[in-house]
Amino acid sequence: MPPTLFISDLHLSRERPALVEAFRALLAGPVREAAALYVLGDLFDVWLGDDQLHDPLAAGVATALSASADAGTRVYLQRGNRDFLLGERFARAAGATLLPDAIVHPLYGTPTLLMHGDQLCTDDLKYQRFRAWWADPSHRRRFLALPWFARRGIGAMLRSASRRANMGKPETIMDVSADAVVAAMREHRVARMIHGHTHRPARHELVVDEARCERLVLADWYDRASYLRVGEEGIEARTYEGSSRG
Ligand SMILES: [Mn+2]
Repeated sequence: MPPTLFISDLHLSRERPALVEAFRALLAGPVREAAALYVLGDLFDVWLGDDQLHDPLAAGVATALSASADAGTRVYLQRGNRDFLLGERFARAAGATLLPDAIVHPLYGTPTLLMHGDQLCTDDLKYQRFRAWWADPSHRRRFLALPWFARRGIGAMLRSASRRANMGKPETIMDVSADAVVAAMREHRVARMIHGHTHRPARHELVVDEARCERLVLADWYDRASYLRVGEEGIEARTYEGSSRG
C-alpha cells in the first residue's frame, strides 16, 4: 500500500522562493507516489482570506496541489495559526479537503489524531486568548469583509506584535503543555497523534491511562524541506532535496 505523507509549517512566502520550489518538487516527486498528503497547518506564512488567490504564489501553490490531487493523491488541509483564514474556496482550487482543527483519521489501522498543535500550547495564555477571539465566526466575517489593503495592514501589525511577544516568552511556554497532550489523547481516544507548530520535530513516547502512546512532531521548513512518511512498514521523518533546488 502506498505511504501517506505529512507536512506542516512551510510558511511559504515570496521572501523564500527556494522553499516554494522545494514544495513543487516534493509534489512532483514523493507526493505522486503517496496515497495521501496531509498539510497540518501553516502552509502559508500568512493568509488574509481566500481572495489571496489573486497572488501568483498562492494561485501557483493551489494549482500544484490540485495537480497532485488529479494524479490520484488525496490532499487534506488543516489550518495553522498563520493561515487560519484558509477557506473552502482555496481548498477547492487546491483539489483538497479542508479538515477541522482536530480530527482522527485511521492510518494503516491506527486511529491517529491530527492537528496543527497550537491548541496544545495552553500555557501561552496570551496566544490562547488571540485564538479564542478568532474562533468566533462573527469576528472572522468582520475581518474578511474589510478591503484587501486593510487586511494586509492588520496582518502585518499582528505578525510584528506576535514576533515581539514571542521574543519575551520563555521556551517552555512556546511548547505544548504535557497536560494538554494527555487531555487531547483522552478526548479523542487515540494512542497516536501527529502535529506541527512547535518546530521541534521529534517522536515522543508517553503513557496515558496505562496505554503506550506516541506523539509525532513535524519539522518546519525554515532550513530544509521535510516530511513525515507513514506507511504499513512504519514511520520515518525525511528531508527532501528537490532536484530543482540547487
Ligand atoms: Mn504554527
